[in-house]
Amino acid sequence: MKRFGIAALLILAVSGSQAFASEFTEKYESALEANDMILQQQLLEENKAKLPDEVNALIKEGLSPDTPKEARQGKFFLAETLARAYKDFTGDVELLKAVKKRSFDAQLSAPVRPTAVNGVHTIEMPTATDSVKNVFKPDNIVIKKGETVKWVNTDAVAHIFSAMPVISAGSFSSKSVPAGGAFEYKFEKPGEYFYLCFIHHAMVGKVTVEE
Ligand SMILES: [Cu+2]
Repeated sequence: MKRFGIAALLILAVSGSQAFASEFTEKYESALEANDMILQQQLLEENKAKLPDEVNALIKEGLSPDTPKEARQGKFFLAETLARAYKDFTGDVELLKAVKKRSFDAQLSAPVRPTAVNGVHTIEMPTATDSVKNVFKPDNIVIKKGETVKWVNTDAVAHIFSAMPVISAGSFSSKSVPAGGAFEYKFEKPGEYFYLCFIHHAMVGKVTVEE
């Protein structure tokens, strides 16, 4: 079952990548499809030094509007596999973190820069409709250091969300925000904060804090 899932992702990665795929990526994908672990390892070792460039190219493709939506997940899957291997070879985790951050970005709307009202930005968790439910609105905002974000739950159900550790610049945790409730957090430290709802895992958001 798991193997089928990986195979499906790979087909997606390959189908969307003809235009860009490097020789290494093509060989590596074939080895993955053939489930040839020895060849996979050999290719990774031989191309150790190239892995950051390969990963960055896959991230670029994953985020590109020219990449069909169905193919994006495959790009990030492959990027993560290579970045994990790079971490095992070198001990450097930054590449893997970059994959996770940009793969998160791929789930979000384009960033917006709202004006704070008395230092506070409001993000709504709106009432579910037939087409849209369990979302943060807006889901991707850029704010200034020292500003506060207030999440207001106008939905009929509770949401619980937290910043994702390791890839976020700091941590916050809303606990349970019931229908009609709110949670606020003042961002003192610049950087990217990626967060998601524990109940609805596709309910994701990001706050970028600038100096
Ligand atoms: Cu939720």
